Amino acid sequence: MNVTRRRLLTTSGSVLGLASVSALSNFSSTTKALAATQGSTANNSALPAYADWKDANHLIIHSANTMETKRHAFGSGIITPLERLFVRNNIAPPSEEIVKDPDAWVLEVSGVKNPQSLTVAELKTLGVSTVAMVLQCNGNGRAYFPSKPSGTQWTVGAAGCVMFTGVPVKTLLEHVQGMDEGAKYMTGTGGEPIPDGLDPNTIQVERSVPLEAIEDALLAWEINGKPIPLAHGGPLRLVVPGYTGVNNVKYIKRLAFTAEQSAANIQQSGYRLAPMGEKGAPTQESVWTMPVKSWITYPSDPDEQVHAGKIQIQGLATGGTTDVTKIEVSTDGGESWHEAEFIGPDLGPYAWRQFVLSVELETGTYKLASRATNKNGETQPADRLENNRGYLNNSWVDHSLEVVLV
Ligand SMILES: Nc1nc2c(c(=O)[nH]1)N[C@H]1C(S)=C(S)[C@@H](COP(=O)(O)O)O[C@H]1N2
Ligand SMILES: [Mo]
Repeated sequence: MNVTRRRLLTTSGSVLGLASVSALSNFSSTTKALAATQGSTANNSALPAYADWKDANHLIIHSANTMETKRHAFGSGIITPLERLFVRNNIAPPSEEIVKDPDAWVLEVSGVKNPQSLTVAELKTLGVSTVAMVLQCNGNGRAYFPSKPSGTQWTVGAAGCVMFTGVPVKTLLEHVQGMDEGAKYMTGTGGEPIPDGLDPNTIQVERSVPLEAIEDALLAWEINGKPIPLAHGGPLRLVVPGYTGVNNVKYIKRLAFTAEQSAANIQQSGYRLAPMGEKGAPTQESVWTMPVKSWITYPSDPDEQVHAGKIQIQGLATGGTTDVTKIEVSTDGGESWHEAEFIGPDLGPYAWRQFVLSVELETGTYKLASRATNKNGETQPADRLENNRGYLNNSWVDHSLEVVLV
């Protein structure tokens, strides 16, 4: 990183001087990822073919199947533009062919009174609804865990707020005359082809969520007003507002109402809140709902010179499964807090809200932090919940950043 060229210095990690070693190692992994994308400013050659329409300048490209939005690239809007929205595929996506004729895609519905297969064209005749929601990877914020859990080193950008349109799962359930007796979970199966001879449970993206998740779930064919592109799970995607990324099954080919959770590894041992040093197991809590969380987005661009004086500190806050009701901002690493203002439209309990704190700041170094509270009275904690794979990081300390005003 060219420090002399960068006027606004930003660092990630602890701002309190606690765990300063981890803050330094977080910083180096973040800057490495940034450096890796710098060569892609003139073209999008660093992007995989299925996502070559993305805006590489505003993404940290971790791999062909993992890209996140840069912190400053959230801008001041509420809806994340598709070109900047993060991408996460656990395995290679299916062929682009499947989105050529989206209406022809077939969904099998089972574990219901009247099991059947429906095309997307048929689903479109049953009902339509829209939800604004935060889509966020379970591992967003993993890069800030001092324990360096394995997996993509996401910072803040494995999240976006998007509009999904599709048929409510409840409406589909009426059409199929209800679920079978004894059903306890809604299980969605991803449409990635499984190589011959391989036990599907080893790689199949198949996730089960508790029945209460049905309430606001959709089978979606549109995102931000466009047919869902392959990268985001088109032609058809299950969306479960309030639930972490993995529960929103892309290229969904089967929706089942089941007495048991999926036998796939991704359900049984993946995405579990395992104690440190322990492998994931069915006895541990499954990663389902998202916690209250916020982060500062402006100022955060390392290449932008921000002058002392009057500035508008901005950020994003989500209540997780319910409305975010309060947001506080600190410029001194959490020693003092100021209530900030929510701005822009309130798009419902599953969307995030933009916030701003208008301040006068002199030349110098500031430790910016934000702390959200939701309708249930839950406040973003200082400490992350330690777990072996680095899921659900909502620590305000970890998401704070240092900025230098000139
Ligand atoms: N079929 C399928 N669905 C999937 C995945 C996948 O690999 N295959 N990845 C999940 C994970 S871990 C996340 S975080 C989100 C990412 O959604 P996005 O790529 O649209 O941002 O999709 C989820 N749904
Ligand atoms: Mo994820």
